[in-house]
Amino acid sequence: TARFDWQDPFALDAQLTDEERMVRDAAHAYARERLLPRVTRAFLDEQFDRAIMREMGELGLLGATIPAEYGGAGLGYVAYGLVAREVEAVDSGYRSAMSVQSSLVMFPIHAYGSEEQRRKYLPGLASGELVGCFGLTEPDAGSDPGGMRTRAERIDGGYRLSGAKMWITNAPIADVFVVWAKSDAHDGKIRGFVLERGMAGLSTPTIEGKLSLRASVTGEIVMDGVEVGEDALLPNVEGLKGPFGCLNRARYGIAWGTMGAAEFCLEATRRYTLDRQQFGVPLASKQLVQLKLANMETEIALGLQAALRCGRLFDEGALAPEAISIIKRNNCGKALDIARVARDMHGGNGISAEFHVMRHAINLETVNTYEGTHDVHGLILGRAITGLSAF
Ligand code: TGC
Ligand code: FAD
Repeated sequence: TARFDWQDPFALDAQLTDEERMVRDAAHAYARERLLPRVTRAFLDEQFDRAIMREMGELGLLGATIPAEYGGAGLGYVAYGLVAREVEAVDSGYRSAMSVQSSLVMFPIHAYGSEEQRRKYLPGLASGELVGCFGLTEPDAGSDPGGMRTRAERIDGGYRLSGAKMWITNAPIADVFVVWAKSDAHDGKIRGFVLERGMAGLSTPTIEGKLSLRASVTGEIVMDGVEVGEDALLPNVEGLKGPFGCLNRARYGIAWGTMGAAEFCLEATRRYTLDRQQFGVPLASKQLVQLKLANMETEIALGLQAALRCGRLFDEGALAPEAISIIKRNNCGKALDIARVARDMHGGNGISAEFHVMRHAINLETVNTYEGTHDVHGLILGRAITGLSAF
């Protein structure tokens, strides 16, 4: 009979290619050796170290799916997911920085941009010399981005953008801004624009005092009549399918990433309850403890296998957005539950930053909300099942 490996119960490793295993191992080594040692300080001090972008760039972790001719690594979506899993095992904020750069900035410039835009921005974004951000959400338009107020009005030779984006990952340190606005020149349709740091009227106030994702920097993008040329418009997409095309990729990566955070919590809790003696025996010898570990193990095994299946479908061009909603919603929700239980099982030590599990739990509160909340993905599925929109 086959031997059971609690760390890989469905032999996920054996379902990967050699190249995917290599990428996974490189991301694992980087995350554990370079990110883990600095994360506690970064989280407590609410600091994101920009050098991380260059380090990830050097390793080919930014724009992993973008072709090599634009500086990307030319990998498939399973490799991209494996990177997200390794990085988020350390911190959801670090995975956010990677996701935004890869799926929300490099992807739209590659997929919807002109050849000049690709050549101008992609190599610098791939190396991490440039940091990008993605502005869709507004103070009054979160789950309903179609309700956005940001406008692009036609001016001589280009556009003038006015409006404000809210809750934008990396905005305060970004050089390049992919923003979505309703364009008067295109019948009020939503269009994408690439803005640059230093443009008159563009500012990026930092949102301070977050209790979640503190190792990631978040801000606003305020556009007070920012004037851009025709060359700032992403020419090849219009309507909400533009930003949603980007979100599909980021949501898929999050499904892998959250399982990485959950795996970290399971491993930490297993170690902790084996080492910790109460009532004269290890906590791990108790039925209640074992049942919780078994529940964690089960959800992680199922969640990872679903993410892998979606990755293979993505690479075949056969992954429907609703299937991404299943794994984004499920894996975020399950990882959040797992991290909360892990926190509990660490007792008093569980609230200490040193043990990492509470940081994961409070980070996952954000991950469960951004990129479409848990309930919004439920409604996307409800609509797909019934044909009735309940938004
Ligand atoms: P709806 O009528 O459903 O669709 C409008 C148009 O968009 C198309 N579409 C999609 N295309 C590609 N992929 C998808 N997933 C798509 N979903 C919709 C659709 O076919 C249609 O196209 P067309 O040509 O017919 O116009 O639009 P709706 O207004 O009813 O939308 C409803 C809803 C709830 C599904 C949607 O608005 C939604 O998903 N809301 C959640 C918003 C969200 O996810 N925001 C994320 C902001 S970015 C972020 O959080 C980054 S965090 C980054 C980090 O740090 O990691
Ligand atoms: P709301 O839409 O106001 O939702 C509030 C509550 O109402 C939720 O529980 C929701 O599920 C529920 N709800 C909403 N609609 C319905 C409905 N029809 N029926 C039933 N319940 C409903 N956005 C970007 O564009 N770029 C970024 O880089 C980015 N980074 C982020 C980083 C962080 C740290 C955070 C917290 C958010 C980020 N976001 C970003 C924004 C994020 O995508 C939004 O917060 C999210 O889409 C939810 O929107 P909202 O906050 O306006 O909540």
